[in-house]
Amino acid sequence: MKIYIDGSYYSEQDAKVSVFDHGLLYGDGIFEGIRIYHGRVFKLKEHIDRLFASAKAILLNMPMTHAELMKATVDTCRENGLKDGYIRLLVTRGVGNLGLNPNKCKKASVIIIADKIQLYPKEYYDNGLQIVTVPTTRNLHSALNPAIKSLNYLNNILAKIEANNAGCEEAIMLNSEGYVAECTGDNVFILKNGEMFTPPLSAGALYGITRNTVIDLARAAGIKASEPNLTRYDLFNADECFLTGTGAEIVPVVKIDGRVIGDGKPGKITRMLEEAYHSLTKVSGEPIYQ
Ligand code: PXG
Repeated sequence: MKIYIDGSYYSEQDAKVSVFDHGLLYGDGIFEGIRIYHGRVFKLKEHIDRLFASAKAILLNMPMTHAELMKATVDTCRENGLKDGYIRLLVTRGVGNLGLNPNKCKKASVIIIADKIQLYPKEYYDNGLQIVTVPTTRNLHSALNPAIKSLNYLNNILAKIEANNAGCEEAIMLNSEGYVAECTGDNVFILKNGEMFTPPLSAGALYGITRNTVIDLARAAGIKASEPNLTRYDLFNADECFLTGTGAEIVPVVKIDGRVIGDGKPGKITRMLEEAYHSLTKVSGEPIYQ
């Protein structure tokens, strides 16, 4: 595997960063997780746009333009002969000193890892996930806005540990007001009486690219989709529930905190959206192999 670091490719063994990089010292940086399907990078522009939005929010000076970063992403896939996989693109604040002042970091570093995708077990999609609400609440947007896809994921990791302790793969995270925010690495959706709902960004959800795609797909299918604040009660009494994310795509949820969702099987609209999403990943995206 060849890994891109600041314009050069390195083998896995030689792909290293400085111990003075503030990405390592402080989690000071941002990232994206992107899929490549059938030789096309899916929603590349959307991911690069979100990365730049994260950079803006943390006052990180991007060392490359949108176009250069898109090209570097595509080139890294091509360099690895990767046609189906997962791309991790990260930008760290760069090398500074031991103090936390980012002004001491001269130049941000860009790292692109294009790897095979570790797909979730088929069973999750066939039978649906069982998930739980966890005690760790989502970061306050007035403290560290969850819309920033930063390298500091401890909030999500603590929630993930709590989910794992409960024997679950994913967790519902609430915000400090008790409204549903999202899961540790996925957005959450419900269906009720034929309408679709997902928490608003203000509740602490990431502006998920799969989330956005699914909202578009639902609306194109004539399903009303809105973003109200949701409580656990709303989730428990939903007809259907599913999670969305770049890695997971669309995963049905059949049990939350011991409450059976709907009839306990993946829902009909969830299945329809899964199919619509799959037809999109077969044809959409930026072509990388001519
Ligand atoms: N919420 C959070 C907190 C995320 O990190 C999503 C939602 C889904 O967004 P997209 O744009 O992918 O539809 C994410 C992104 C993992 C992992 O290994 C998952 C993400 C990021 C990093 C690692 O599960 N998902």
